[in-house]
Amino acid sequence: METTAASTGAEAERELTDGFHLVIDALKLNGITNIYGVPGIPITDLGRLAQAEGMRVFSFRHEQNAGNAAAIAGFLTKKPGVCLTVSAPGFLNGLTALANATTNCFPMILISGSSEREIVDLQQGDYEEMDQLAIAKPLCKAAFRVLHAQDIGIGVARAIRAAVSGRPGGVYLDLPAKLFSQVMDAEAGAQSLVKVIDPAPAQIPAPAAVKRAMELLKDAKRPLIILGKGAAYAQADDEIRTFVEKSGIPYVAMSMAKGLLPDTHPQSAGAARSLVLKDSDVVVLIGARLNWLLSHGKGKQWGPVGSKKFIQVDIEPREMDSNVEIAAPVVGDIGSCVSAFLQAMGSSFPTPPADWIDTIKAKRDENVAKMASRLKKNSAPMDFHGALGALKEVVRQRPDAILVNEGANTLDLARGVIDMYKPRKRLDVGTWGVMGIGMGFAVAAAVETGLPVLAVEGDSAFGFSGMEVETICRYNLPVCIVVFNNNGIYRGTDTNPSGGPDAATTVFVPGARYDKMMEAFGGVGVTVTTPDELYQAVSAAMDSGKPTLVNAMIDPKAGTESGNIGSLNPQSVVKKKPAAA
Ligand code: ADP
Ligand code: TZD
Ligand code: MG
Repeated sequence: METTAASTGAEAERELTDGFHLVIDALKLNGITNIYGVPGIPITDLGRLAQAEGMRVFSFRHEQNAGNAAAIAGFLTKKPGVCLTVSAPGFLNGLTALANATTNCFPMILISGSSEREIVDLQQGDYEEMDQLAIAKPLCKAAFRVLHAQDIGIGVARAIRAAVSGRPGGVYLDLPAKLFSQVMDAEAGAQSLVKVIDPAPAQIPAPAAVKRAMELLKDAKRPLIILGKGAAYAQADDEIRTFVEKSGIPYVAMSMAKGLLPDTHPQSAGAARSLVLKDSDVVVLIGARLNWLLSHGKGKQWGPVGSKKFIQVDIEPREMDSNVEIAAPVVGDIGSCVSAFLQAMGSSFPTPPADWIDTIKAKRDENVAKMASRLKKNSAPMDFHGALGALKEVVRQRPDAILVNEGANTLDLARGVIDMYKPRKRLDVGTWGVMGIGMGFAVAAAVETGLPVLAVEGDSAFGFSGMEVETICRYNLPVCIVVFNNNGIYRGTDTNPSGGPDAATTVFVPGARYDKMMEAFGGVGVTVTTPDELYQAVSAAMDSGKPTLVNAMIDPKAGTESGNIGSLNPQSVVKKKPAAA
């Protein structure tokens, strides 16, 4: 079937296609319309031709940011986000994002061009030589390589199905340079493409599992629902809301599940989190893992040993019992599982005892009141709470806007302070607590939804992807970045313990003007020192839709080391090096 460029006369008359076009046609056939990447050998023409064929191709300044964009596009749309990179170094830059997507259960496909197999396998030193497939394999859900043009359709189909079916994740697709210029008959090429039918089939839970779960829940005295980002991803918003409201059970939303029901919902126990984790007796996990973010489901945060029974809804059977015994595992997709719960509950399902609800309400009201006065503080320089009070109001007035958030104090405090009102509006550092997702997430959120984006960034966090302000300006995206500028990581007040001239390891140039970075590319830059100014600047940016960076001066003394997770931060107890023996 393959022919070379030196076709015979008869072949020249037939219509031909090539590897480039087959990749593009295969993606388009499967409803993939956006590509995030960085051009170069051997994929420059792939990006160009994709744009010519009507795809939107977003070129970034670094592959990791393009990869993060693809990953969050996958989370937001339930279709795999596609990242396109060059070989070896470009591939490695994208791989961090692919691994992060897999860790977070986001569907994504990293497509990288690669060097010639014959040379790579003999390690003869090709241009950007690397055995990319082997390196990608342990870091993603699946990895495939296509060597022949007629297999492109199947290769893309396998990548799509692997990314979105079951537990979603990252898939690597290796496309060697030679593949792109392979030529084949256009009609045979078209026939070789595969439209993936039902890429993420419903997974119906077993009736016995549903019954077991509902019987356990019915007898609970202090039930709790925990919603995780799997529940946000599943787009079963109505079912989840109905289940929560019909059961009357208080719920806690994990970071990226915030807004599935509004944080202001009367059943929200977010502001009484410690109490409900400790005192609940039956906990329903919906698309949330009992990993470090939930203290592995044990320890003092969860109350006495044996005081808790878990019901877990997850599409991945191996997630069950990963940390503690799951009394009622319910394996299936969240939409199907929660629908089955609703059916099994019937019309006479008991609501939780009033004393449980009242205890939670009292604790929540107390904590909310404590917080309220801190959020109103209008000082210069601002502390985190004063600044976040202003942003909380901006988001309250614009519940459709998407919030991207990273940093340490900037992350932990914003998560607690800023209420979310709708599903999939809060995008952040996820399972790894990784810095650097900010600008990639912001670009894709704006592109995929067309909605305004507010990115609230620690000054350190912002630095990991800050060059993409040019990308934001180039595509004229409605993104407002707020840099919480406290001169450093956690705080800006550390000094070099040796007394030497080097800056301390956690501090940056004081009073940096991040706003000028945005101005450099034609966007709007503003520096603010009070919550009022912050509120005005961000409101204006959100309404104008113009790329804006607000440099928000935060008191460098205000933060705490590692934000809310200081307990995970080992610190030396040896104060001075002992003298040599
Ligand atoms: P969080 O960090 O918010 O607690 P996690 O990322 O730990 O959330 O958990 C998400 C879970 O959701 C994963 O275990 C994943 O298998 C599961 N999941 C993702 N999509 C679905 C779905 N459509 N149906 C059921 N479970 C899902
Ligand atoms: N590198 C990567 C990729 N991810 C990380 N999480 C870190 C390093 C370590 N790290 C954190 O966990 S938070 C953080 C780093 C470097 C930055 C905190 O500083 P910030 O936020 O300025 O972003 P605050 O508001 O000053 O606390
Ligand atoms: Mg900082």
